[in-house]
Amino acid sequence: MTEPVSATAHAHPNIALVKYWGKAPRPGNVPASPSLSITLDGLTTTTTVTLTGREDTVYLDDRPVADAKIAACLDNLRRRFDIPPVEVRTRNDFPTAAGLASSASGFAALVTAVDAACALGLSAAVRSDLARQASASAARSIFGGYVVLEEPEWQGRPLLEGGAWPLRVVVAVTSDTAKTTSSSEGMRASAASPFFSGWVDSTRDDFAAARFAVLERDFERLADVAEHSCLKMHGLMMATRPALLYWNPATLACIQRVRALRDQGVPVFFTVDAGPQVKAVCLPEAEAAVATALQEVAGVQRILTAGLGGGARVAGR
Ligand code: 2P0
Repeated sequence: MTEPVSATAHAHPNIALVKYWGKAPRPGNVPASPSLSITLDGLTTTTTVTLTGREDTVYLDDRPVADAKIAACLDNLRRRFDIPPVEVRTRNDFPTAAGLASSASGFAALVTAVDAACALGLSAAVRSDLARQASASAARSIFGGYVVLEEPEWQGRPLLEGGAWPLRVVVAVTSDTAKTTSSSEGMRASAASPFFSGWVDSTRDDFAAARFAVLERDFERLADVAEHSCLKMHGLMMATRPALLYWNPATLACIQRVRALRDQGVPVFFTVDAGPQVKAVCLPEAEAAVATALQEVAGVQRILTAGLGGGARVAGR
């Protein structure tokens, strides 16, 4: 008897330095504004897709799950390609759904594993397009290093290799609890906020400034625009009904600690996504001091560190 065909893919989360929050009013899960991210190493989603011939089954960390977004992603792939029933087994070596972008690495790994298992031969750009339709931030995790997601294609594109400017990321984990409002729901609600049009309009300038800062390796300029984009997004979130307040007291304490470090000359800036973790982005020589400082903040449960990693890739067939 022959073994069923299967393929395993690895992908890493990415962290947006210019944030995506809000969708354009058209099909295809198209963002309302461009974003710029860094893909991490160290934190990894591993997804194995096996062609079973039976109905689709999905396991997250070996537990069977019914995940509507994964089902929708498979349906969407089947509208374009001939894909038999599959078993999907996925695991993250970091907290799921707590603001560490597990959906980004998850859908990047899923699309890449389906592509490999079914021998579809898709380009990275097409995989990024398909991943975006499932979860827009996943379009960026198809690529490594510094990545942009912008009009008109809305496929991720590499801007600069991570090795060309190897920033480090210190993640202060302040809670392992999964968030109660999904990003998709939150974004839909934010579209009705009086802040939304200002957010969308001003993000284009932030994006241009951040792209320039990355290409120039200008840390101060990147720090300034990344913190501004983060706080502006959280301002929009707070000005949404019902309010989206993702922070806990330790989140704010970490932000203040990072600001104090930078005032002392330490090259570090913060960013926070749709969850309570604080990601401190720094030059390599500051990593140890930043990790020590954040570890001491009350409410910080543990510290994860990462560098810049590669894009989604197949591990084996
Ligand atoms: C980002 N986030 O740019 C922003 C910052 C969270 C805060 O992209 O609805 O899971 O699946 O396209 O990609 C999280 O949103 O949302 C996200 P959908 P996604 O990283």
